[in-house]
Amino acid sequence: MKHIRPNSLATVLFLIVFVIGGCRKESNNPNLKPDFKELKIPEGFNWSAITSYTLKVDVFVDGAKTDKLDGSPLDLLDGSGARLDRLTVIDGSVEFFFRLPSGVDMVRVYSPGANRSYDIEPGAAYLEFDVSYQQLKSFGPDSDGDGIADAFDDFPNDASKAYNIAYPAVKPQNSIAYGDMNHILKQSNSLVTQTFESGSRNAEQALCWQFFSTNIVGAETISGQFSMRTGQMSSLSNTHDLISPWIEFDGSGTIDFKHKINNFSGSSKFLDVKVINFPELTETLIYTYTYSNGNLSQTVSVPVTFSGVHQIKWVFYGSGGNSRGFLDDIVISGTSVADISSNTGSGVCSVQTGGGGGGGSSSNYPGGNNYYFQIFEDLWPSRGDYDFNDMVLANRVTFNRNAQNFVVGGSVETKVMAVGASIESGIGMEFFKANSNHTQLTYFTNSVIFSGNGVAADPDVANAVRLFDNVRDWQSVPYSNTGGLGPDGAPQTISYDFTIPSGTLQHLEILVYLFRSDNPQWQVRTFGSPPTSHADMGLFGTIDDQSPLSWDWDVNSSFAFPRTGQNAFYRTENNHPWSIEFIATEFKVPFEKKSILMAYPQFRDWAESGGSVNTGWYNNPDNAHIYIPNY
Ligand SMILES: [Ca+2]
Ligand SMILES: [Ca+2]
Ligand SMILES: [Ca+2]
Repeated sequence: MKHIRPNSLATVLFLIVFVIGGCRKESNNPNLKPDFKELKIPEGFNWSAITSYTLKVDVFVDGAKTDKLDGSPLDLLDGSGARLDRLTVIDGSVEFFFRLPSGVDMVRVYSPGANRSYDIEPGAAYLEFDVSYQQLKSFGPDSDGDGIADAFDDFPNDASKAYNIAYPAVKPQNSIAYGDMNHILKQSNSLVTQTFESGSRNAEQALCWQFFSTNIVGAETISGQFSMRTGQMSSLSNTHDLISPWIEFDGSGTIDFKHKINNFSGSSKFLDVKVINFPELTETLIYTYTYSNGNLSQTVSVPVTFSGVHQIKWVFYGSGGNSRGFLDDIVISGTSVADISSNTGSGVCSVQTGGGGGGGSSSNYPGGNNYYFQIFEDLWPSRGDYDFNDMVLANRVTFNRNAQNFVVGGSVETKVMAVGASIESGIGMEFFKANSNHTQLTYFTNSVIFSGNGVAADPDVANAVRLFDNVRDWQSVPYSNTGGLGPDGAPQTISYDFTIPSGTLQHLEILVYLFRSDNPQWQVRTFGSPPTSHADMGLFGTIDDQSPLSWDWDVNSSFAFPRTGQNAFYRTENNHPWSIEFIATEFKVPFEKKSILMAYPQFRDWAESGGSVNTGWYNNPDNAHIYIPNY
């Protein structure tokens, strides 16, 4: 905070003249009550505290672009492990669009198929995702035949859906914080695979696999170009071992592998597979095989009946002769929790801090589960009191993609946090098709189907839904939660489902509108949002509004988004808004008639900087000016 110190009479006199003169241009004088109407807003500011990003990812193997991950997903995760998006790799690429609140300085691109991830800054536009070697053979069964293996399919028995994504992203129950820069992430349904196709024991040791009298060879292989091969199994006391990284199991799935001996010589040859327990390091036998033939490959699938952190150990041994054991195509239903950074070089790694039966918690990601907030002033086209509590909505969108990355449906959950309004209003949401970086939105054929208790398609706006026509009628207690205008009440939630015909859009944008219950054509939206086709265009440009006066709603017509400056609707001549948006875990509502400038002291500099400073203003209220409801 900056201070002006009146250290001379001249300064004091100046201040008095300054105040009496009514000149409120000085923006840094804390003695003056901040007035929203005086805010100086840069022309291009869109009043969003949410930052949009795009990230193109190409999949590489050993420096060359590859389609090896095609048909499997890539995840984009935030610092808490929450999934920002999941897209099928098609022709070796994916292109993410994502939005983040303030304070996220790292995102993670994760391939559950390769069990590999990269951490990058959100502003990076491009990533070469190198899976390092051809470790992927098969992703396992695809029960619904949609092209996405069950292991990665959030709807393994529904071919019309593949993935489930939340906006804002939902923090998983068990997540590894960014402090563990091990590039392997805890994730349900993940697999630990080993095909030895790196051809390099050193490379696999670097990934926490341990080799004892075993190596990787390119001769007599079981599959692919390389398999693991033991030394000669000629002494019962000299075993030949492979030990997996530490893996967390959830009691389901299988441990799959193939094994053989190249010839049968000497008197006896055996393979034992054991589970090493953590932290006791005791061993439990889960599979054993007595060889009687040479060069006959065995395909094994051992059910996982245990949970927690374990290593899997393959032990070959025998008596006499020169037989060698071979192992290949290992697929384990579990998640590596080996701490690669602790690797001694021989493949001995410790268990991740925070891993091990329950996972770690995110310590450096802001907040837990976020909502997309919209806060409204409802007196449009007149300026209001800027307490932004006339309607406070906390939204979460969950949407489903199909295997080709098209959005096919989902649900929206809207929590009405506060209603500090005497005007009775309803809420609608309009759906748009967006281009890949959401800089252009397009009207499309009225085809979205909405369902939910009490909700209905807006009869006057294509691809739009009305949640309720009058919030007061919808509320079971007419709560305000603003310290005025009625009692407090626990915020009620309304939700609905939507279905979008497959192939319509890969990028969805939903824009909210507030409408007057007694005149649904009288609508208010977040800064810049264009009018719906049902809006009363005669209201634009009246009183304090300085919006454009016309608009084109034709199917297939597109418009630049977000809209700013002269092109923005729902703006005053000073580029001031009637509604703004941000992502936060919670929002403490400004006291009735108390300007948001008082309730959130960082807001003013955020707004006047065009959103470049105080980007987390909504997390820093002045508790003297926010209302804590009693519910
Ligand atoms: Ca599938
Ligand atoms: Ca599916
Ligand atoms: Ca107000």
